[in-house]
Amino acid sequence: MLDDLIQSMKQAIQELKQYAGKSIQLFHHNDSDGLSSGAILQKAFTRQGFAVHRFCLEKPYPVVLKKVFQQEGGIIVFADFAGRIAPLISTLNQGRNLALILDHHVAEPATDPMVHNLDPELYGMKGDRDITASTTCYLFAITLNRVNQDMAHIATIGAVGDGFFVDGRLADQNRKVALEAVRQGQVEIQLINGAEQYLLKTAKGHMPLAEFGAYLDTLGAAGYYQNGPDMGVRVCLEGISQESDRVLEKLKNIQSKAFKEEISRIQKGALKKTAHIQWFHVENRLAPMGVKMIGAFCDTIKNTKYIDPTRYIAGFQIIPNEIPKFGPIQFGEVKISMRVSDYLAEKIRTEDIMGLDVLLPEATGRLGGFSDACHRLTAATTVAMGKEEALIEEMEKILRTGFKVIPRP
Ligand SMILES: [Mn+2]
Repeated sequence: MLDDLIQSMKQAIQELKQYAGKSIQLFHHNDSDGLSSGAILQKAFTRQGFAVHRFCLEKPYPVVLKKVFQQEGGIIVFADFAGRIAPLISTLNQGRNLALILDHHVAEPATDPMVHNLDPELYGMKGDRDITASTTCYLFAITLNRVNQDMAHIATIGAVGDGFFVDGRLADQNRKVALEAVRQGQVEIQLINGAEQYLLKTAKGHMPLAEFGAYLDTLGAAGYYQNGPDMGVRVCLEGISQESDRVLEKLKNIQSKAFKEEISRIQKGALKKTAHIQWFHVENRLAPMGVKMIGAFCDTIKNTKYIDPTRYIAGFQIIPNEIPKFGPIQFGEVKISMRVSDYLAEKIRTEDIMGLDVLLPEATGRLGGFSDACHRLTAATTVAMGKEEALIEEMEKILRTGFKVIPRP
């Protein structure tokens, strides 16, 4: 449990301190949990005397990992992803670098002793309820040096941002870190209708952390290719500024304009329909926003009159051949995001139809694509460009065997 995790963190820290290099490459996710994780680790490692090179990824794409692990003697840290692909990272690393994984998603143990998978899921903890990446990074940071306790409120941002509430409040380690932030006078908890509201105390008054989380999510996702993640990390460490407010406004405008244009395309017949699926392709029209936007757009339309509530929704977006600050990288891939209407969501919950967590990864696997985060009601994978129709057809094949015909609502 927690003690074992802390023990493993101590072991990893000891190796880190003895390692020859004093330069760290830090890779972190671009949502509020990932940005707050990146902020905590950047400050903790810098305080410890390391030079930190921080990169924000929308996903730990294998093609990116292959490039990262061409080096030798490096210190490579992953936050808020990679827990599940520790075996792949081990294979790529072959003992040549020291790698630390600070994630909270479903995890697999590493097979290379130089890869430390410090994902709480491997220690009997619930990474989808009790502990976020931000809290995992916070635990690591205070194990590294008690001085990092002053970042409890940053960990709380990620905890609230990921939305893990049990009976209206954060649970277990996430709540413990929130209470630590309260003790330090950084956060206040208010009870509203039996639910805990977590408020950050700022120079301009109290700000709900849920709002702070949404702020970071927009910077990281809509602003992904425009230094939004850097701004997000800075906002975590230094607070919101007039400049960050300005950037946020600009990004919101870019997003709403792009979404309006896509809706009007759909109204004009851009939606293609097969037996059980309706799908569309935004190509690179959501640029310069990140590829998380295709999922956000599907969320925006999933219960509107523009779509058919009885068919699965699928949207494709081209993945740009670039990782900010990391350089050009040849993906040649598209991302597919899938969602369902509330009507179909109920059918999935009652197991009348197949959940996206089965349907999409199965079809993606058959086409040699990459599956990462797939849940029952939301899912996303990537496939080679040009395989879009084949992927839809593959899903139809899967559905033909196990799909019940649903009457219209
Ligand atoms: Mn997370």
